[in-house]
Amino acid sequence: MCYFLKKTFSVASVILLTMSSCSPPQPIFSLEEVPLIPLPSNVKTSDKVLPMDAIQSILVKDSDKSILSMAESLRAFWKENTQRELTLSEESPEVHNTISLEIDENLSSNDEAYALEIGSNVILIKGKTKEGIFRGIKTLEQMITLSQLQGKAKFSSLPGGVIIDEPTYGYRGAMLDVARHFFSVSDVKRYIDLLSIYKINFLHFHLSDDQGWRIEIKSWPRLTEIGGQTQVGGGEGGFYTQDDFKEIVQYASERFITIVPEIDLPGHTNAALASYAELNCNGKATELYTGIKVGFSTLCVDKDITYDFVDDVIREISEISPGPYFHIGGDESLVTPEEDFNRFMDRTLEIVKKYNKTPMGWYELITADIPDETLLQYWAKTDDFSKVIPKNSKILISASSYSYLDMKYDSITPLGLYWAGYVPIQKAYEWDPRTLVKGLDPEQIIGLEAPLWSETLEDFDDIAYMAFPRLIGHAEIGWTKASQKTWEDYAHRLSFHGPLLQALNVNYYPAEEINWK
Ligand code: NGO
Repeated sequence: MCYFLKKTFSVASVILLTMSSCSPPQPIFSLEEVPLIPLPSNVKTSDKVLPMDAIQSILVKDSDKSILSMAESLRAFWKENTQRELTLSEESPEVHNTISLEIDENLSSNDEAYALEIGSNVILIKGKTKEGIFRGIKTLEQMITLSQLQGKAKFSSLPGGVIIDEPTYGYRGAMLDVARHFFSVSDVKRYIDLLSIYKINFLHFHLSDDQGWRIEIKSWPRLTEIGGQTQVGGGEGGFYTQDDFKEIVQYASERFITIVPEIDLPGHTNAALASYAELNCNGKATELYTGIKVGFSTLCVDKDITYDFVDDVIREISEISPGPYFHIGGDESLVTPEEDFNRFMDRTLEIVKKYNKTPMGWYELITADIPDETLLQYWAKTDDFSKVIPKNSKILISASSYSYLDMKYDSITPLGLYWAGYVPIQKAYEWDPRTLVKGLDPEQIIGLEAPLWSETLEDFDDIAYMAFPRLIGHAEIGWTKASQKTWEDYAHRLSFHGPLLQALNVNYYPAEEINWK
């Protein structure tokens, strides 16, 4: 054992010889060279080296249930990646040979801030909050995975030093369209796992559209009995029971990801109009729809039953959605006259307020009388940007020509759409949410979200091909300061994430411009 020999080398030259063969193994990267994504704000390398086998336990100082469960997951990760079993302790007089997880409220004013220090026999992870600790653990795990994949059998140590880190934006989101094609609970969990590696903290669920209604509403059962039974191209569709949805919400919250439910209103509602005749102005149910054209459907804004429906849907979903936002859609209601649209939205916004949620909607909502706290999601192509009148709302940037993960990479991409242009990975990375939209006050922008619309996507491999690697760049835009980012440096770090995605069986797009390791 090296520890034993260290103590004895001054008295026995024979042992000194043996010792030199067991000096700490060199890490694969220095701390500053670990190709982490998102790039942390501050990294300082030290001359220390941590042999992996020096770590024997995880120490949780604040015995909080959720920190303990993070410690359990880290323990499982350690076992899987190093084949070593760590013990879990809640008290220890000395901090060595351990990974210590603790809250440090003085770290920063940012709730997600963390500090990760690697010494010669200890790893200290401090978080401003539990969320900060979680982000720090994800950095450590990414460092281990990247080192292991590059070092293979040679990997047996981590580089010493300190990382001090916090995000630029509080909202770093992804959106999944489960309406055009339905994806199972386990697919969604897999997506959530991948989001959490890259520190994304919101998952917006597009739960209803013309082609499908995907969440059980107990007071309107035909929505899923009829509206959930098909999808684009005529497949069998599907839906989440409320228990499924709760399971997803819980799974996401354990990874500090907030679920944002969206029910798209008053357009994009054919699945509901096919399920209940009374929601149509002419009292006749529509046919189920499996095409991909948009903008032909609308709820009947002058019927009282429409608002009973909206109230029940928002109430039932709000009851099982602990997050702050309820997304009411509002995009492309092309057959709802503007006056009707505004009247409908004014009533719907009141309902959202009644159930204590902050309203969120696509930017077309601005024609209605929106409360200041409304979160508007900007999605248009850049040349439409001037149409947005900002008011006092908070804005989330999802510019289609940069953030839409369903846009093709280039002309030969087999999946996806291209109405907003091709979005190669450099374009998806090289933009700044604060300056992209002319005329917006940067203070209004609370973050960014990358939507993945699923008209052309049928299974998890399709999702993965369009989302990765662009979503990784998107995660870095949300986390890392614009002044610290360059495409060249990012492209270099990204090259190490191909093997990481491959090890997780993620069917990512192997872009030619990256020199994949
Ligand atoms: C648009 C449209 C969606 C499509 C998507 C495809 C928004 C907000 N509404 O984005 O219905 O699925 O484009 O890229």
